[in-house]
Formats: sequence, C-alpha cells, structure tokens
Amino acid sequence: MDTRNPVTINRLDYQPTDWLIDHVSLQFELDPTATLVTSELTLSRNPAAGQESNGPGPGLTLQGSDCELRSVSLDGVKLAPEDYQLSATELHIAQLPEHCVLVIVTCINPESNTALEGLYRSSGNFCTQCEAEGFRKITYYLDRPDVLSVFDVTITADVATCPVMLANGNRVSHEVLEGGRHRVQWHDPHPKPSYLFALVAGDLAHIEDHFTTASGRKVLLQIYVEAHNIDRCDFAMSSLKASMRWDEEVYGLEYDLDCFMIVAVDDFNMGAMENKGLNVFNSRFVLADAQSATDTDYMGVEAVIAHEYFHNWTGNRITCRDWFQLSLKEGLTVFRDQSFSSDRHSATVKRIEDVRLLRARQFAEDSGPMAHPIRPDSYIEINNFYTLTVYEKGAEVIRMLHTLLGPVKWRQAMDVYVERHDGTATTCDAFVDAMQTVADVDLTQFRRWYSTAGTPEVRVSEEYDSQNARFHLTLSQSCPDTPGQSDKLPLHIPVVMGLLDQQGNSLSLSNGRALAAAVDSSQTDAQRGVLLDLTEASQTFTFEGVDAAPVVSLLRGFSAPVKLVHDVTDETLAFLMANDPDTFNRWEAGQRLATRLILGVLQEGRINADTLASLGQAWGLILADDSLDMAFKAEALSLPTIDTLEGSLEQVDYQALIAAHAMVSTALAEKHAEALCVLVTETRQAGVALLDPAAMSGRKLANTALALLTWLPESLWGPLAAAQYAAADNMTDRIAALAALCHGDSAARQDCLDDFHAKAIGNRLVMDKWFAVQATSRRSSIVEDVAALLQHADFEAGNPNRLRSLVASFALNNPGGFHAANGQGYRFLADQVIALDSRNPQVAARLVSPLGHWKRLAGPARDLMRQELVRIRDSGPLSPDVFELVSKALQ
Ligand code: 0A1
Ligand code: ZN
Repeated sequence: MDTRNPVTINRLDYQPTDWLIDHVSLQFELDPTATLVTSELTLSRNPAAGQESNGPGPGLTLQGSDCELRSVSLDGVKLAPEDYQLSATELHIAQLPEHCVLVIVTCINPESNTALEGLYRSSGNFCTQCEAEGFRKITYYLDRPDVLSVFDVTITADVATCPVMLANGNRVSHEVLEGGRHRVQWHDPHPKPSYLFALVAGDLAHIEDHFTTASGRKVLLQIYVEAHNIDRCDFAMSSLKASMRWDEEVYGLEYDLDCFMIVAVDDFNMGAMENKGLNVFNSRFVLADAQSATDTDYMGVEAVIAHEYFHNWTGNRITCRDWFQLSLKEGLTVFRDQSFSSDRHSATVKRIEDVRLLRARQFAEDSGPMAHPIRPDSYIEINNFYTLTVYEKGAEVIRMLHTLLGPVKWRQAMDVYVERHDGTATTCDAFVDAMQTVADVDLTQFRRWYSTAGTPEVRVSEEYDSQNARFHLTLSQSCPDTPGQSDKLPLHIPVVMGLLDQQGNSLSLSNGRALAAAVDSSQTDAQRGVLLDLTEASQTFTFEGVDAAPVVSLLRGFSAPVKLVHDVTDETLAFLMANDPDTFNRWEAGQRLATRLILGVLQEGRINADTLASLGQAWGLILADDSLDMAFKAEALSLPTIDTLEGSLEQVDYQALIAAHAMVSTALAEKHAEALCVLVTETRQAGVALLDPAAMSGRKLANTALALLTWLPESLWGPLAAAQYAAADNMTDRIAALAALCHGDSAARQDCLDDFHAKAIGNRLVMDKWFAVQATSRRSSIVEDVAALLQHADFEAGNPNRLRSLVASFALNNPGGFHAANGQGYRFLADQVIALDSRNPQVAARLVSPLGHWKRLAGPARDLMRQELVRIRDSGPLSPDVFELVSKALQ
C-alpha cells in the first residue's frame, strides 16, 4: 500500500453488496511457486442492494492482491483486457447480466508468501489463513464477511509431497491421476464467507476419534500434525471432545458436519483459526506432553481448542456483517471459552487470571493511542483490530449481559439469538436486540458499552447514619477522554456487592437485585450479595436496617471492567482478605493493599511499615491456611505486575516503579522466606497424574514461592532451583527453576541453559521456551543478551513463534530491560519492527504497541521512546499495519 495515502474505512459507511455469490467452485493445482487457482463464481444481483430503477445494473468490483490474473470469462466467453479494469487491489467489470457465471484464473506463489496470509507454506506443507482479508491473496472475490456462499473445492497435487489434501466440509471424492498426481473434492453445505475458507495439503500424520452428538450423529474427529509430533495430540483431542459436549450441555448447540479436523502448523501469525470444519492452529495450541508443555500450556491448548470449536456457532453459523462487528463473534466466543475453562477448573482462579490479563494489557490499550470501543468506528488495517479490547473487553461486556439477565434468561436469550440469526451475517446491535427480547432490564443504555472507548472509573463514598440504622453508598462514574471521544455519557454498570458486619457476617440487604445461586454453591443469599444497577453519573444506594457501620465488598467477581476508586483503610483491606465470602474479592483486597504499598514507595521513597505489616500479616494467614486451594494461594501471593500498576499512574517513571516493586517484593520475601522455602520443597505431589488438579495447584504454589525467593540473595534459593531443575519430571517445574536461575549469575545458570538447549533440539516449542526464559531475565546485561540471541543459530526471524519468544517476551514481559534508562530497549524493538515489516506486517505491527505509550512516560524515557517511533515512521515505505499504529501513536 501507498502509506502516503492510507484509506480509512468507516463503520457508518456500510452498504450491502450489489452482488451475491450463490455458489463458488474452486480448483487448486498446487505447486510451491506457481499454484493455479480457477474460481467459478455463480453471481446474482443482490435484491437487498440499493438499485437505481433505470439504466445498467451496477458493475462488479472484486478484491484481489498479490495474485497474478491469468484470465477472466463471463458466461463461457473469455474477456479481453479492455472488458475489465485491473488495479493492484481490485478487478472491476462494468457490465454483467443479473445472473451470470464468472470464471477467474489466478496464479500465486505460496513459497514466497512470508506474510502468512492467503495460501502459504509451513514446514513444506500448504496451508491457508484467510481471516480477515487473506482470501483476496488467493483469487479475486467479494472478500467481505456478509457474502455467504456454498463452496466446492477441488485440489490436485503430487501424491508424494501432498498425500493429504483437506478443505472445508465433507470429502466427496478422491481420484488418482497420471504423472504421480491425485485429486480430491470437498463440499461444504453451509454457506460461508471467504474468511472461513481453508485448504491444507502436505505430508501429515493424524490421530482420529469419534464423537456422538446429543441427537445421535457420529462425527469423525481428526488432528493432523507432522509425523514427529503424532504423540503430542492426545490432550488436544480430549479437549475437543470436552468442548463439543459442553456446548451441547450448556447451550444446546451441536456440531453440524460429518467430520471436524484440526491441523497444527508451525508458522502462524495468531493462535488459531476457526475455518469451517477445518480449524488451523498454531502448533503451540495443539501439541502438549509432560516433557514439553507446562501446566499453563495445557490450559492454553484446552482453552484455544474450545474457543475455535465454539466459533462453529458463534462466528461461523452466525457471522459478522462487517469487520466492525468483530466483537460479535470474538467477545462472545471468549466469554464462552472462559466459562468452559471455569466450569472445568477453579472458577475463582480462572476469573483472577482473566482479570489480571485485562488489567495488565487491555486497560493499557484503552488508555493509549489505539483506544477504541469494542465495536470500533474506523480502521485503516483491520488486522490491527484483533485486539484485547475487541476480545477481552468484548467478553467482559458479554459477561455483564450475563450478570444483568441472570443465567436462566441468558440461556433463553442465546436461544433467541441463534434462532433468529442462524445462517446470517449480523451485528452487535442485533445481538443486544435478542438479549432484550428476554431481559427484564432495559438495555438501551447498556448499548453504550459498544461505542465507548476507555476504562470507566467508579468512585465510591460511604456514609453511615447510626441514628436511622441506614447505610448510604454513593457511586460516581466517569470515563476518560480517548482519541476522538470526549464527554462520554454514563454507562449502565452492574455492580455486584455485599455488606459485612465487623465479625465478617454477611448482612441481608434491603436494596439491589437478587443474584441467582451458582449450581454448586453452598452460599446463602446474604453471602452472595446483590446487584446494583449504576446508570447515573452519580447515584446513592441506601440500605436500611444496618445496625452498625458495615464493611463494603464491591464489584464482586469483577462484575464490570472498570477502575474502582475506594479509599478504605489498610485494616479494612486486610479484613476483606480474611473474611469476604467472595473469593475473588479476597484476592482483590490483597492486590489493593500491595498496590498501595508499592505506589507508597514511589511517593515517599520508602516502604510504609504499617501497610507492610498489614499485608505481611495477611500473607501469613494465607500461608498458614490449609483449607485454601493452593492455586488460589499462589494468586494471593503474587503481586500486581508492573503493567497493572502502571494503570494507576498518570505519568510513569518505569525505573522508579520497577525499583519500588522490587523493594516490596524483597521485603515480603524476606518476611516469609522460611515458609516460602518450605513451599518450594514440600508442595509437589509425587506419584499422581500430571494433570491432577491438586498436583497442578501444588506446582503453581511452589513455583510462585520460588519466584518470590529470587528477590533474596541467590545463596538462599540458588541450590533449591538447581535441585528442582535436576529433579523435574515435567516442564512446569523445569522451566520455573530455569527462570529463577536466569535471574542470577551462578554456574548452574549456564549449565541448566545448556542442558535445556540440548534437550530442546527437535522440538520447536521447547526451543521457543529457551529463548523466552532468557528474554525475561532481570540481569543487567539483558539488552545485550537479547541482541546476542538474535544471532543464535536457532533463532528464526521468519517464524512468528520464535520471534515472539525472544522479541515480544522481552518487550512485554521484561519491563526492567525494555525500559532501560538509556533507551536501548526501545531501540532494539524498533530495529526489529523495521526489519520485519516488509516480510510480515501483521506480526511487525504487534511489536509496535509497547512503543505506543510514550506520552504516559515521565522524564527522558518519553522522548527516547518517541524517537524510536519517528525512526520507524521515517524508515521507508511502511505496511498499512505498521503505518496505522505508528501514525496514531505520534498524533
Ligand atoms: N478468529 C481467530 C483469530 C485470528 C484472527 C486473525 C487472523 O489473521 C489475521 C488469524 C486468526 C480466533 O479468534 O481464534
Ligand atoms: Zn476467536
């Protein structure tokens, strides 16, 4: 693209297409450098399009880029070049009959496709990635999500190199041809947009299983991988079956084809892709065994398999009218995968993990140059809008609807949504309309969540009236200005809350709406608390019959994605940590106390001894409480991260914040050193299954304890870490020990790194960990270390996972290194963006984000970061992806 002339697409400009593609037949003659694609489109005028009453019908404009046009025929007649107009991005035909058949032949070069969009090669195999606009790199097409067609696909290739040839739907024929070639045909009966098209061909092994749907249909399940990975697919298969069952049980949604296939590829820009019946995955979300995957990796595989599978209904059967509606499928599907994980594991720990991610990353996005509503209003490059806002905040918006409706009505409303929109491309508005048909509450104001960017702030004040035994709670909301948006209207914020007396008993409340009990909960109504509908800029809620000043527990379960500003004492927070019946809020109280302690160091230059004593004591209670789930304990003993803390500051001096965080971490580790050492050595369970829940929780707690100990002199924890590394029979413990050693400078560090490297040879995902663990070290030489790793023989800049394991791990997970006072970290990242942009714009653009926050920085860092953005801007012609992010950051 010409970056001097970027095109901005606006949501309100949406127009239905003039043409429909009723059927498409695609033929691929696969060849690594010259694949021929013949596309036969059965076209008809769209009755829903705006039509002039007289004159010729509208011309047809198809999108296409990076494909060489070989021929165009209309109703059997080959068109001459003067019969159409061709540009770098479009093919236009001015005159066509109302119903016609257009045949287009293109030639593409998968081998040279380093952007990994369209048809490309990974490890010698062919695969596709078409969301959002990759199909146009295969052939000229109406490449937009509201054009739904039935696809028939024929693939011809060499038997020797491509024994396996897959596409969407059901396989209908296979024939062996002369000259060592063979041909398959696939038919997908479900009309779909082009972004859900997929083709995979190559030398792949597979495992298979079956799933019988609730209505008794037998579905063939297959997972395709390179032969050497065949033993690492079983967990993915069991996750798939669990997802299929869950969607039937919880939403009544069954699978709808005869087979469901997953393919793992090593070169993939994102996590995975929900192509109809043929999901293509980054191999990191399929392959898992004890020696290569951590517990977190296993959970990631399970969640992503579920996410992609759930898209079959929320995304594929019901898709998006245009890309501004992306959160229609993504927010909803993330909410669904979060609910699935939460049903299968600890619901509280899952919620804590999700909220940590939201606060650390999405809040930052919402306060930066790219802040946008979950339904954006404009974009230059849609790939830049697969964001934490659209996905994670989008899921929070769905969660709020779930809270406002309650679980029973939520399910009824989902049934209405599916019933109304199955087989169509629709909008976020239509989704809320479906909710409204069932909801008791008026959702008019709630819709503002779809159009408002920025994280709202809710300020809290309390007043106790002892004479009348009344408690008044005032909640005031505001939302900061974001690019292009100011003076925002109040949102409808669901606030789940409870009141406790001084003994920790829950009070019955005279105000607020009742909450439904969770199926497996033993909580009383009073313990569950109530739901307040905060709709005004400022609103006071009065509770009658409150005999003594109560303790308030607000925003239970993080019932809305807001920042709560509530000035309470250290004692109140410590009290909530010990007594809140909402376990999420027990954790939250600890986070608030820790935040106060760390930010206090920034203001006063020293640790507040009283706050430290409160938090230290609360940690002591947690450490001693054997009734607590160990995974929850681990969360409670983890301090807020730098990027979360950053969200509470106007201007950030990273070096000072990092020093304050280190000071508090060290003080807490010192206070509990003995107990932490015991946890490292005694929490692990021998002789149980790897994925036994208690064993996983035990590892999480032990490794959290080890990470805390690394703030103390290495003589104390170094031998423990080295011993753990040597004894580990699983990746979770091995990598945690190595991560600890990487912060230090012992001989064990290098020995273990060498040992890990030797064992990683032949397993790309393990080699990625070897890079990542070094990129997140707190050593003072980190920028040089990371730069040296770029030159390592095993570093591959062309492989997105490898690149991210080194470069993104450093930029996102190593604040001390990235924000090095001399700006070296920023320079390093800018160099990588510049080097990558021409090869893979999508991945390059994702690396720009950490540089986008320069306006929030204090001191010289601000200018140092800005200079690097300018250097990227001036480095030559940029992709639209990088151009959009850099230019918005510099505005
Ligand atoms: N829809 C997929 C994610 C995805 C999005 C874009 C891609 O390329 C630009 C690839 C995958 C999901 O939500 O899982
Ligand atoms: Zn998705």
